[in-house]
Amino acid sequence: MRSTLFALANASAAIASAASLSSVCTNDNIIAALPPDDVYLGITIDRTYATSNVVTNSSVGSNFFPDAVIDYCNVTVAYSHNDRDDRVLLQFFLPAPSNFQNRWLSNGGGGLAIYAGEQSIPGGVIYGAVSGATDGGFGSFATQLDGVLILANGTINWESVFMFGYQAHHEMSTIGKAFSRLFYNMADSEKLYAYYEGCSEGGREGWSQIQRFGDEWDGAVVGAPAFRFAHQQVNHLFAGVVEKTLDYYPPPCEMDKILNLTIAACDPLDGRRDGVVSRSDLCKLKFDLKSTIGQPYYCAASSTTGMGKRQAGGATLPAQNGTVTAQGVAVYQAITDGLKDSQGRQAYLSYALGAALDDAETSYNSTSGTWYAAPGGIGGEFIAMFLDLLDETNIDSLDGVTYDTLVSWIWEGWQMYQDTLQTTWPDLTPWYESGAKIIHFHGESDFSIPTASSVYWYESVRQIMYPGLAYNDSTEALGDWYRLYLVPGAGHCAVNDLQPNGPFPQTNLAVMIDWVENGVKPVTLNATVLQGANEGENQQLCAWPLRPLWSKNGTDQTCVYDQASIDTWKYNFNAFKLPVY
Ligand SMILES: *[C@@H]1O[C@H](CO)[C@@H](O)[C@H](O)[C@H]1NC(C)=O
Ligand SMILES: *[C@@H]1O[C@H](CO)[C@@H](O)[C@H](O)[C@H]1NC(C)=O
Ligand SMILES: *[C@@H]1O[C@H](CO)[C@@H](O)[C@H](O)[C@H]1NC(C)=O
Ligand SMILES: *[C@@H]1O[C@H](CO)[C@@H](O)[C@H](O)[C@H]1NC(C)=O
Ligand SMILES: *[C@@H]1O[C@H](CO)[C@@H](O)[C@H](O)[C@H]1NC(C)=O
Ligand SMILES: *[C@@H]1O[C@H](CO)[C@@H](O)[C@H](O)[C@H]1NC(C)=O
Ligand SMILES: *[C@@H]1O[C@H](CO)[C@@H](O)[C@H](O)[C@H]1NC(C)=O
Ligand SMILES: *[C@@H]1O[C@H](CO)[C@@H](O)[C@H](O)[C@H]1NC(C)=O
Ligand SMILES: *[C@@H]1O[C@H](CO)[C@@H](O)[C@H](O)[C@H]1NC(C)=O
Ligand SMILES: [Ca+2]
Repeated sequence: MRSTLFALANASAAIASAASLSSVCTNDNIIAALPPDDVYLGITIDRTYATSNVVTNSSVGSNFFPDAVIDYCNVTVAYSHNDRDDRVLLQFFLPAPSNFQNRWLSNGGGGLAIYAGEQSIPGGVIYGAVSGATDGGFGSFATQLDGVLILANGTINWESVFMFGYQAHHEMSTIGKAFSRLFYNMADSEKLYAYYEGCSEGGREGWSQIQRFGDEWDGAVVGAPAFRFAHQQVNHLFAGVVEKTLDYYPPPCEMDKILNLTIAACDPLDGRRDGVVSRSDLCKLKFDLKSTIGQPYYCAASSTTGMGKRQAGGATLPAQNGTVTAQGVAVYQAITDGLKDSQGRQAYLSYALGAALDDAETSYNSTSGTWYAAPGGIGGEFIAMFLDLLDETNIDSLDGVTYDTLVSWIWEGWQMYQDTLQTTWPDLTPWYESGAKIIHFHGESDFSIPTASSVYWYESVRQIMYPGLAYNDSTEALGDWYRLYLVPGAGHCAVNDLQPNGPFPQTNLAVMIDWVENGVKPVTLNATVLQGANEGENQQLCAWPLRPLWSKNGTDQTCVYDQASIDTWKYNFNAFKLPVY
């Protein structure tokens, strides 16, 4: 137990651990608990700046933590890098002294944002952690990397790339952990447990620290990471180039129909008819996309809401009434087979069967009454801004863009951001030696970051860390500290309305705390069905390379070893001479 009375270092005020949140949540107390500047070489902490306000009875809940009502002190502090005219803001949510459980949690961002908003941070408070996020020094929590990346055409702001890439998180964890010890007056002998949680770009940010700083956290929960950054971003343009190359622009309704038929056909292959494709690998082995040819589809005319990747907000789409074509299936097949260069050499992997193909969504030209492929989203932005260094968020068109162009863009981005954004350093020795743990999860129907991207990475780490061991021995050794779980039916860092009965691992942080602090290894990962007919049902997710299989008509799940299925996730990226991790 902590002592009931403690004094803040360098502060005259002394607060009891039974002290109310409102009595400790003051700017003076915050500033008094800021660590000395030498906590991190090269920074100066602003000792005149703090904001703080008490938040009570706040109802929170998300895919990443169960519903709860929490109280916390909402804090921002600031620091700068010496002789650089900048300011970095950190946000901390502080639990009441009586609820603090000697824990720190770093939170990651999403998309091109390093700050994912307050919906991610409350999770730490539930578990008695000081929960932190950074603005990366981009000027405000609302400013994303692309708001500061290009100073002028041709002039890149490398500092922002390094901050986003990995530096900001390392600084925040270091400052935040020291602050937490001082604010709650922990004794030197007491252990502060440090954790991370993030998905998508937040998953990449988590890996950026795991790969570099073995002692930063005791456990990291990383979902669907946007690592292998150049491959990942360029891949968003692949579907459009398939459509151009095959000269067929499927109406969105046709692709949706192929998807729906795929889900319906592959749902029962996992042994449970629940609308969830838990085994996209069996789908790949057993389902013939061509069987959908000739099936009728119909979608009523609609006004898009701007949700689609390429539709301008407010555009009106015509009714789409037809039958699935051989050309539509060829486009679908080529997209899911993954990018190959003009010589047929594999350059990247793709979405699993059962995942929506958002990248393939065509735009409608109401003048000509035809569908076409336009660049857009983070893929177009990556080329225009990150490669061409233009103060632009998209390229003009896909004219002249071939599979080989995409491969060359990957190569260029990979080399340019190798040491910042690519985030694929597979030697995790310092992390392993520190005893820290990793829970890595990925929706099996992710439509934004291919599920196979995480499997490929896990296999890279396995081979680099355990080169001398046989497959089973190496997965067993790796599984003592790094475990990967695919989430049946889940989309991108979220539940999936097209497969609503799928589970989601909402309690990852609790599971990680149990692993780190109590030694309870998550043989399977705790998950809950969060919507649909089976809402509330508990499911246990299998750890890769084991795969789920239901028996007795979907009442019993086992985790099976299935070599043919494992092999469907393997790729040899022979379009590149360098190894891809
Ligand atoms: C918070 O909720 C509790 C229980 O409903 C209530 O007693 C308390 O007054 C509320 N506090 C505030 C500040 O609203
Ligand atoms: C937390 O503090 C920041 C900075 O003052 C403020 O913008 C934000 O609205 C606050 N959030 C809550 C929930 O009070
Ligand atoms: C930056 O380059 C783009 C694309 O070439 C051009 O349209 C834009 O005018 C340029 N901006 C400036 C300020 O020169
Ligand atoms: C696909 O299924 C969803 C429901 O899961 C439905 O809303 C949608 O209309 C279907 N699309 C087509 C083209 O049939
Ligand atoms: C779709 O087209 C078919 C064949 O032309 C027609 O029979 C059917 O009524 C159409 N459906 C709708 C909803 O318009
Ligand atoms: C739409 O079609 C018209 C007529 O064919 C053409 O002039 C125009 O360029 C097209 N617009 C786009 C964005 O492709
Ligand atoms: C690996 O382990 C699985 C059971 O988990 C077993 O079925 C398989 O035969 C083993 N492979 C080898 C090469 O020992
Ligand atoms: C596992 O999930 C269930 C809900 O499905 C929840 O009640 C339970 O507390 C979770 N276990 C852990 C260790 O978080
Ligand atoms: C299997 O389960 C489904 C859904 O619960 C049910 O409709 C069906 O009758 C069951 N079949 C058998 C053979 O028990
Ligand atoms: Ca199923």
